[in-house]
Formats: sequence, structure tokens, C-alpha cells
Amino acid sequence: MNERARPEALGASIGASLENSALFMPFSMNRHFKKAPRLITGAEGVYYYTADGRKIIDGTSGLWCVNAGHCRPKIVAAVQKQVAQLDFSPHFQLGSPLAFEFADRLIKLAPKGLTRVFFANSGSESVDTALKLALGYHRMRGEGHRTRLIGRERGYHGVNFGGTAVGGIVGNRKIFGALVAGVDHIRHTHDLERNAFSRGQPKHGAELADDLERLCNLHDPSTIAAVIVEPVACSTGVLVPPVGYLERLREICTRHGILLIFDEVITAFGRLGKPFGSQHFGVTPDLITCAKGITNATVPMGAVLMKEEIYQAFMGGPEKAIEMPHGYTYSAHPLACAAGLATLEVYEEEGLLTRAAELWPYWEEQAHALKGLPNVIDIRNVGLIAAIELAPSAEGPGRRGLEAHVRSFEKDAYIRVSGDIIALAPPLIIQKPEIDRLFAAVRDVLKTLP
Ligand code: PXG
Ligand code: PLP
Repeated sequence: MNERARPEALGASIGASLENSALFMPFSMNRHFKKAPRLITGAEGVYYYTADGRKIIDGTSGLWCVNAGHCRPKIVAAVQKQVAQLDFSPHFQLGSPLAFEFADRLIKLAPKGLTRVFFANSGSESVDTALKLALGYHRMRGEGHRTRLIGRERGYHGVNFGGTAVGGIVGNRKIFGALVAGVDHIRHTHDLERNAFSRGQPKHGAELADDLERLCNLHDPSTIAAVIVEPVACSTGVLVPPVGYLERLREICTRHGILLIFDEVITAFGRLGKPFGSQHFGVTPDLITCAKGITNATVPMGAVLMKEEIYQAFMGGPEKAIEMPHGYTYSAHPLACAAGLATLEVYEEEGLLTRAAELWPYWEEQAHALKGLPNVIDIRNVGLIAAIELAPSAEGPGRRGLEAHVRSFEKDAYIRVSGDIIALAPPLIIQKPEIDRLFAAVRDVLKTLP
């Protein structure tokens, strides 16, 4: 048995029932899960190990975050060394050299024109930080009337109040009241009638960006501070932007003085074959939010990258005044910076930030080979991401997806589902035989799903 599979090493109380456990699990079906838990006790490379000694292929890089694979020795060593040397230092009116070094390293990878970095601890915090930066930027420039924030239907921007408000997944919003005032949404781009079984960017739908013009006409563009979209909307089931769509959004924002934020929490760090998704699509936003792969998920971290003029807008006041009244206790945490620096080294040494581009054709073929299996109504792919959309079962939306998730785990494959959409995005170190193994498991499951 692989030693990572040994639960006693971690003190896990396997065998004991979890049905009365104190844990309120995040984004989970608590009661369903606790009856038949799926417990992970170790991980290495593209595999998890379970308490009962099974080896499970990680089909979605954890939660789209372990881009270099699990327990990479270089990152583990960097974190171990750092925790013994400087466990924590405040970054309000103090600093550690690591934070400055990491910020400069990130900017070297960033799209041209993005020159400054603000650190947070998650994607959600990065999103709320970016929204506040956008509001503050306009206010600093004497355009405090720009207060509206525009998101997109089916967008996911984390779970804090700002991100929930601009997010467009109804189930994530409906029980939380009015959220943030002044938020509106443009239409999503999902269009199976015209675009089913697209490879890469779908052909139809660039004109959906004009929905932003509709909101500009409705509210007047001078009231809008920022538009936030994911270049590829992943959480909602992988919606790839139609050809020309992001360019059109960029053009409308520029014309009206609206800041464009790309939420790259998933698309950054190699997922689309470039360091950032913006570079793959050739469209540069004013701000980028990122997280997850920034530290290969070993230590929580998020970041907002911004154009020079945004940073400079805050630097006009007296030097002995705090320019941006915002920041987290753990902004630029030393462990996160150490993990991040080691992660960037691993990405660089192994060419992982461009590996998705090399694997893309093979990945695409394997994904689309599932066409024709029962209930498959769409397959789409971009970079090292694929989605398989299933028709909902008669029992109701999401039931078939849940069944696919549970059965795949039984067949030693971990996959994420969003409703009835299977989303695959394995670590960028995955080898072709492992891609075959992942799709073989999905194929087996699809053949037998009720
Ligand atoms: N923005 C985007 C685009 C995201 O994908 C967040 C913000 C929030 O990040 P944090 O670190 O606060 O979770 C995300 C996170 C899934 C899944 O299976 C996706 C996310 C998180 C968990 C599960 O689709 N995305
Ligand atoms: N709540 C209280 C009472 C606090 O003192 C702080 C930080 O000092 C926070 C919330 C915010 O915590 P964090 O900086 O970890 O986001």
C-alpha cells in the first residue's frame, strides 16, 4: 500500500461514522456525503490515495488548482523551510522581502501593461479586492459617479459579497438577499443550438458582447465602474468565449471608460497553454484576478494584477497617508510567497505554463471521442479543459451529474460536475496514458448511467 494511503498516519478516524460530525462542509451535500464519505488521505502527482488504499486519478486538479500536480518536493521543501524561518510577518506598514520578490516575478509573466500586484488569500478575496480597486480608481480620478459593477449570467466570482453579487449562478445568490447595490449582468454565451460540439472557441455569439451596450444605454455608461467576466466561465460548466466576443467586450469598455476585469482564478497559470488566459485570447484587461495555481494550491493565496494607471491613480495624495484602505491580515503571507516562488520555478523548469498547448490536440481528440455515448448533448474543450454536458434525467436537473461524480470515484477517477455538466481539467503534468485512463473511466461511467 502506498504510504500516502495510510489513514492512521494522518489520524483520520476512518470507520467511525461521520453522520454526526461537527463539520459543515463547503459547497457540499452534507447529509448525502456523510452517509457514504469519499475520503482522501494522501496525494502525489496526478493521483489521490484513499483511506481504503485506492489510487484515484485527479481529473480536475483538485478544485482546478493543483496545476503542477500534488506534493511536488520543491514546493513542499520551500514551505517547510519558510515556516521554520519566518512563519508570519505583518504586511501593513511592514514587509518581507519575499513579497516584493514574488510580486516582481508574477509581473514578469503577466500580459504587457499589467505592472502592479495586490495580494489576497483566495479567489473570492481577489475578486472583492479588484471590485474595490475599480471603484477607488474612478473616485480618485474624480469619477466617483461610476459606481455600478457589471457581471455576467452564469459567472462565478467566489463567495464574498462582491463576488456573489456580480456572479450569475442563481443557486449561489438566491438565499442571500439583495447583496450589493448597483450590480447588473450581461447575458451568458452558452448556445447549444448553434455551437454544440465546438472544438476550442465556438463560432457563434460574438454579438452577445453587445449586451453590454444595452446596459450602457439603460444605466448610462458614466455610471459603470467595471465589467467582470471569466475569459472561460469554468465553474458553471465550461463556457468558452465565442470567436471575437472578448475583443468586442474590450472595445466597448475602452470606448466608455469602463474597467475590464478578467477573473483568471482558473485560467491563469498554464490552463490554456499560456501563463494567463488573456495571453491565449490576445485580449488584455485592465485588471486580472488570480489564485489557485498561483501557489499550486499548497498555501492559500490570491492576487490582483493591474495596469500602471490604476496603481498611479491611488498615488496622487500625500505620501504620509495610506493610499488604499484595504488589505488582509494574511496578504502576502510568507508561506504563500515561498510556495508561490517555488511553484513558478517548477512551472518554468518543466515548461508547464505552455504544456496545455502541446497536449491540446490529443486532449481534444480524446474528449470528443465520447460523442455518441448515451445522454451526451455537448462536448467542448479549450486548453487542458473539457466539458461533457449530459441531458438532465427525468428525476430532475443535477441528478445524472451527481451520479456521474459518485460512480467515477468508484472507478478510481475524481471528476467535478456542475449540474449535469462534467468538467475535466487535470494537472498539467498529466501524461497521455493517464489522459486515456481518465477518459476510459468517464466512458465506462457514461455507458452505465441511469
Ligand atoms: N473566481 C473564479 C473564476 C473562480 O473559478 C473564484 C473566483 C473563487 O476562488 P476561491 O479561492 O475563493 O474559491 C473561483 C473559484 C468548481 C469550483 O468545481 C470552482 C471554484 C472553486 C471551487 C470549485 O467549479 N472556483
Ligand atoms: N474581523 C475582526 C474582528 C478582525 O480583527 C479582522 C482583522 O483584524 C478581520 C475580521 C479581518 O480578518 P482578515 O484580515 O484575516 O481578513
